[in-house]
Amino acid sequence: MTSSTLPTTDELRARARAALERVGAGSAVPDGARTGTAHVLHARTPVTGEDLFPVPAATESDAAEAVAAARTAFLTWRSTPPPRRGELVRRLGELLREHQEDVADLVTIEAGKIRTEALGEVQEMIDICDFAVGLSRQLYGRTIASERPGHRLAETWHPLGVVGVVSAFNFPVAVWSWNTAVALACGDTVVWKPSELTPLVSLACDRLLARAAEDVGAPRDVHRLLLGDRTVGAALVDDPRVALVSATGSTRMGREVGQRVAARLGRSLLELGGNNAAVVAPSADLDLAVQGIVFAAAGTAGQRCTTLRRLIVHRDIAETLTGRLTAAYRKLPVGDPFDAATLVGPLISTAALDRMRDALERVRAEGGELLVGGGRRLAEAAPGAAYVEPAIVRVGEQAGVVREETFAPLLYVLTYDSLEEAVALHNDVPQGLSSSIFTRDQREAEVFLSAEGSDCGIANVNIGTSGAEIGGAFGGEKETGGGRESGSDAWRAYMRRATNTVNYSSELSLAQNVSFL
Ligand code: UN1
Repeated sequence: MTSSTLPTTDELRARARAALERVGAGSAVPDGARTGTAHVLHARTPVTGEDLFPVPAATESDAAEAVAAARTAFLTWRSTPPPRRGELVRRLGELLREHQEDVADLVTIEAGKIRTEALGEVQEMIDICDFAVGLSRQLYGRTIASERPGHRLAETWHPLGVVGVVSAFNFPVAVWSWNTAVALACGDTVVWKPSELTPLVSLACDRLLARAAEDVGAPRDVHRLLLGDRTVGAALVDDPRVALVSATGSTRMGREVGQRVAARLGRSLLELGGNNAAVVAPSADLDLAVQGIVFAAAGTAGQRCTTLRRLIVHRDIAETLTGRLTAAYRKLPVGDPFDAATLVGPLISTAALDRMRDALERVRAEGGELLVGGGRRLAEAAPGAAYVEPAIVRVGEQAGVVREETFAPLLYVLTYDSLEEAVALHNDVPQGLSSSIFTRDQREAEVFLSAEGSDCGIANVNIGTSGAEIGGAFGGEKETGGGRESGSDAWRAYMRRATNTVNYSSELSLAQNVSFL
């Protein structure tokens, strides 16, 4: 199925402008084309594959200036009581509630997400704001039993400094909000380098945060936005005044960022690619598994870092399950993400489509069998856009392209005979973000969650790999980078820990019974 019509670029431009105006960022895209500025980004929409507006872009010296301003703001912000810092985040959450539709419009226009997922992305932002407001009263340190009489041993958590946030197109604003809401509550200030592909929604969020800062009397420079290309990102990453670089994106990008930050002994928090798998055991509830798999593999047009890319199915149910999945795939409505009936919107670019086609070609050359999908849709209506049918490919072994993350709706199916074999296949890829098992056998589920089970940062039972709640820590192992963002105690990465020993006796006693003098 395909929705045969798409909105026009003019309609999308008007809708983007209206949303920007409602959030108070209308001046970012004045009427009439802006020319003559050397540094511009071209905001574009994957819905039609065409340009929307030129947007002024930052230079390397703008990056240095933004970091300096954020550093100055930090000197005030770090001493602001944490619950007062929480008021800024609460206000941001209120504004996001008020403008949920506007921000979601921009997410759909720039990232191509279907309506319910775009609204869900903004919901995730609202949720993390609520979380961070609570956190602002819970930045707990431990008191530790001292080995010495008359001594108190404790740890205190202090703000870290300027946090550089580098985010990707696919969650253009939720990932920013996980980092920013938590960092602000922790007393840090933020400089944000979003994806070049999503400048408008970034401008909208920067404006909402600026409004929140005005409303609660926080320094304006607690947050600075840097729209720009890789050189601007590199300037941020290399700046020694940036205490933590939190980067989300490809493993290639993360490897570079991690090494550059390590070279200056800075801290980095990396959330990189996944090659997420689900094991489907013979006892699985197949109705539930089919729903979970289709959402995880084809939802967001396969462009989540948590997207399901490998299915490891028990041989006895492989035929039945793939039959049901291919039937479900044939009915997936692909098309206009604003159409309420659509489930699969566009890929971000025709380059992403080329990469999917290339992966399909490679996997077929490696012996894979295409079961469904892979065809391009709406090419005549929108030659610059990239609508594609989600695809399923049966593969004999986990080699070559199956071990790579292709950021598209491409699901590989492998079969297994024993759970041990399934777990071994599951873990035998370089990435380690998200994983799941569909089973009604508790023993199998527990083995999968145990130390000898899934090696990922996220391991689920009877639910797909994507769509995590913000309350948990989010991130993964191996080439996924090891960082944890969002909930649980991920906040600790955004603070520095001081261990305090206080002697309230009148004796000096040395640890480890050392005597001196
Ligand atoms: C990402 O794709 O970078 O768990 C983040 C999920 C979402 C976040 C994905 N909550 O799928």
